[in-house]
Amino acid sequence: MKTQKTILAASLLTILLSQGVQAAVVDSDQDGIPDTAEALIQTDPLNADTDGDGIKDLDDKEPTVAPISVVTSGPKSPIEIKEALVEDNYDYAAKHDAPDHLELLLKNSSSKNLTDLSVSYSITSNDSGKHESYIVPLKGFQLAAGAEDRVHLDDAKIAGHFRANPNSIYKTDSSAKTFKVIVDAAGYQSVTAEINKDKGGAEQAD
Ligand SMILES: [Ca+2]
Ligand SMILES: [Ca+2]
Ligand SMILES: [Ca+2]
Repeated sequence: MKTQKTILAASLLTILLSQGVQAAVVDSDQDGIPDTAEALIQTDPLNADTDGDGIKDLDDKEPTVAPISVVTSGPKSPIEIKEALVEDNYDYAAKHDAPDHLELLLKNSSSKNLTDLSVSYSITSNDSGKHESYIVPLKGFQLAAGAEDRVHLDDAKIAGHFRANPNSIYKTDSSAKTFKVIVDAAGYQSVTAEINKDKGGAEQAD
């Protein structure tokens, strides 16, 4: 009887260990960093290049700090940032509050459709000074001539929504923060906005 119990315990241990080992080596985005470790170093487990600077997380000395800059040459951008939110978001389609995320309402005042767009943004903690910055090309997004449209940086997989790092200080640090946002259309000067977020964690929808 004692032998049977011992065998059973040994089998159970083997199963648990094998599951544990498997869990430890899951690397969803195949950037060489296991999902569990990505959470610890505050990178995105579903994005091999979290900050969008072209250097994979494993090789990136600062995987959440991309070099972002404001373009000051060329013609003035036809884009206007009509609204920039990092909290108190609202889902107009579903008619209820949405989890906190960076959301921009953009207007294209030109007579041509704009497609080659990108959003760069930085997040700075007002308490610790901790800083992150990201470059997000708006692949597949078109801002039609004369139109207004919303861009969301969150995890939703629908039109107008783009990936944001779920392990960012935006989500993990409850200090007040300053967001600087740069919207670029190829060939034009940047347009920028600055947003302050009150102290408190990133809220889920009510
Ligand atoms: Ca990974
Ligand atoms: Ca990653
Ligand atoms: Ca990178």
